[in-house]
Amino acid sequence: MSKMNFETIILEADETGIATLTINRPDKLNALNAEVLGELETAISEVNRDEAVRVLIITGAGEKAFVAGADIKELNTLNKQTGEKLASRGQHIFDAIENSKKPVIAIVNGYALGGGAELAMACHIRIATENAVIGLPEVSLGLIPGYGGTQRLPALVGKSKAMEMILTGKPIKADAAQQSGLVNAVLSPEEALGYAKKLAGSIINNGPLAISAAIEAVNASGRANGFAREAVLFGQLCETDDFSEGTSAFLEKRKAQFKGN
Ligand code: CO8
Repeated sequence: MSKMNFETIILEADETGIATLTINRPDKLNALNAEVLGELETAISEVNRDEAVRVLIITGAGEKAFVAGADIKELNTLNKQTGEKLASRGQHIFDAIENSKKPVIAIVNGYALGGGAELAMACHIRIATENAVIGLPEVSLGLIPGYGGTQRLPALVGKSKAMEMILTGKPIKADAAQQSGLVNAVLSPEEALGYAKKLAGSIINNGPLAISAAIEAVNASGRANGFAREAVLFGQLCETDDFSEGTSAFLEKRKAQFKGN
């Protein structure tokens, strides 16, 4: 994959193994309509399929927004059945991001509201630009977050802060998001991509099998079987060539050459 053709997103990969997915509806502040969701789903599966891609960065087109939420025009016509179905569909796609074998870094470059905040929370690491505004304003629309926000926000910021954000619907700015642990770092819009790529580079230096297993193990934390799953994955990795190479290289004081076997 160097560049794939989509209508509402741009997916491109460089020679270092970093793919960048840009949600591209800037005139609607990158709101998630059915087409964006469908293309997002295809893109995530392509990223996982393509062995040359090691890290995915997700961001929004334009200077104003990451994603300003689910497309309220589409929400407006939902009923009990179609609402539940759409929430389940979005959850399924965001789960695919959270459970991706490749690390996913969000650059939250402006408004990340409702479904936009939920998309950012499904990513593994979040970098905010100084103008980021993050929140779950669904209650202000008579809704609740439906793309996993009620589950992921408490895990990231604690139940108390999550309750405050979800019940008031009031968004927080970048610095407050960093203080509460919702984002990893805050940078200027000019610096954010470079910082994310540097972070991606540090990840790419490591064994790809270990990175995938680490994502799976961390995702299992807080779940009933988290510790057991961690032990199983640890054992599985001990049988890989990468494990032998990584430990041997350390002992031989050289740089490891991981092959993903
Ligand atoms: N959906 C559709 N269109 C949007 C959205 C959105 N979420 N956000 C912005 N837009 C559109 C505007 O309608 C406007 O379009 P147009 O130019 O055609 O009128 C354009 O983007 C620019 O927006 P504004 O003119 O409003 O820009 P401002 O700078 O004045 O305001 C805001 C920026 C504050 C971000 C404002 O646009 C806003 O409040 N947007 C809505 C934010 C919101 O409430 N998001 C949550 C939506 S609900 C949700 O995400 C639920 C997720 C779970 C779904 C579960 C499945 C059922």
